[in-house]
Amino acid sequence: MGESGLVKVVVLAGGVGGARFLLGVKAALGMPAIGAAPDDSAHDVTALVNTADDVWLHGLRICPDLDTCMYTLGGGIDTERGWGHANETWTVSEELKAYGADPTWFGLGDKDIATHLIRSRMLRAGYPLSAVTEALCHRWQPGVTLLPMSDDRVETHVVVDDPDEPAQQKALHFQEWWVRYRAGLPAHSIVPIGADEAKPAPGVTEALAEADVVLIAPSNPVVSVGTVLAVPGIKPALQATKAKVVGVSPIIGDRPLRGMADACLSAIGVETTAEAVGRHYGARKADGILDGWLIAAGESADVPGIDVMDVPLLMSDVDATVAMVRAAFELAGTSVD
Ligand code: FO1
Repeated sequence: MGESGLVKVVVLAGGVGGARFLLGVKAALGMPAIGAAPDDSAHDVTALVNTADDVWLHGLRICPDLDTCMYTLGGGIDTERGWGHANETWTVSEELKAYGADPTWFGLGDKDIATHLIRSRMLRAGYPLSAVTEALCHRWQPGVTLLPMSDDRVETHVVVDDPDEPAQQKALHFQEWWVRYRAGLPAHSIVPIGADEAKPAPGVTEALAEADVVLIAPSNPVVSVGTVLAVPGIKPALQATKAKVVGVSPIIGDRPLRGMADACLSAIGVETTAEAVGRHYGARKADGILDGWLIAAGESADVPGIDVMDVPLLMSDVDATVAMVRAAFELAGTSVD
């Protein structure tokens, strides 16, 4: 607990699941789920967001997980899709298609393009991604500090059998594998290109050191949480923090809640179960990252060295997510008045 009862919460998050979880974290702390936290807010939330989904397309830098968190927490997300703007139009995309401008498989909405134009212009002017994100958040007021995991380029590539030359293997950018092929091409390996040379973005390791509690959102353990942990310096900071680290399983039963986490887990030889993912993250006292692990109500998981609690995990609405977050705080021994 910080001075004057301030609770500093740090959340490792990816895209859609991470953003929905952050709505519940804010509400559990008495903040409005959407929009800016009140100035006198007693608590403080920092999200360390995956940037390995990011991609250059049509000359624009697109940061899906940062944008999904920013739009969701700022009230602009299309809740049906879970990404991009609400009330979106697709005129530019249709014109690009008319020119036969590849790729045509990635949906770029007209309003969303404004975000990418500003980001691309600032990046080309030399601003780091963290400064770009801060600038974009002035408009959206997500009510949390959104930090990219790194200002350096890290891109997840997926090695598959070449759909055109099955005898060959080829590396696809994550977005092509995920969006064009719906993760339907078995992944031989999933590689966060550039991770080894990347540094944590400014404020990332400091936030972990100052945290009262750290939460691992129910995001994809491989291409969202795994990539954040792949940035040198972040896992050691997680292991060193005084805060308890509690993760939330992205799997209910033996099915991932969203996305195609099972396609990613099988690529790294991890079973699609809460127990297997908990063991994959590992206990902090045994070179892993977790002190606590929330699994779905009624399930059990034998994860040595980690306190396991089962609670309802479906983020069907903000109240359901608030209950999950409260359980995570309880598991972390953090009292939030
Ligand atoms: N996901 C899709 O399944 N299809 C799309 O056409 C698509 C476009 C898109 C545009 C901007 C953006 O920020 C996200 C977008 N996503 C799309 C989601 C994106 O693939 C995310 O990386 C994944 O949902 C995983 O987080």
